[in-house]
Amino acid sequence: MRAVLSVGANLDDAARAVDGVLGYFRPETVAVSPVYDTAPWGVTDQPDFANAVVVIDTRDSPEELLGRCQALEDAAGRVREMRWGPRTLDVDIVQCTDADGSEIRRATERLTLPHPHSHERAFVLVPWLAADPDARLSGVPVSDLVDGLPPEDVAGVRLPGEEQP
Ligand code: PH2
Ligand code: MG
Ligand code: MG
Repeated sequence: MRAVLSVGANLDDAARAVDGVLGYFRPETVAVSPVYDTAPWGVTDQPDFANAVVVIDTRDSPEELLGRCQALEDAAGRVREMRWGPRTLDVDIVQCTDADGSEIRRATERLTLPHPHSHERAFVLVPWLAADPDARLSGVPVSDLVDGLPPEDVAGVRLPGEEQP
């Protein structure tokens, strides 16, 4: 299957933690975004995040891939913390698709696919679009989803060195 992963961190050396995950998935990578500096979403009173999206082809099932993502989070010293709060590393599965391109759905205690918040998160959609300009989420072009976001959310997703608004 093909999987889209959102990688984020905002504690310690966040960009390095994200880079480490991108390196880990390199053998399976088909597309990868730059690492962005992003304004915190959801809980806004916390440090900026480093965020990237990587698209992989893997032999894993969604559940097996989730296990690998959680092992990476654990290895980064992640403590199960406040919802949407600061974290040393977060590796979320955004979408899984079959060989025929159809979206794999899950609605279990452990895993919801596609990820329920991706469509409203600039820190996921902007990097995803950079990695794959033809990306679609549940049939909708990701470029349309980005166009529909509040402009201030999109402006909060910056390449390092970009002028701050
Ligand atoms: N992750 C969250 C909550 N808010 N904001 C940004 N900018 N980036 C994230 O990765 C992020 C967030 C929960 O996982
Ligand atoms: Mg997350
Ligand atoms: Mg997560």
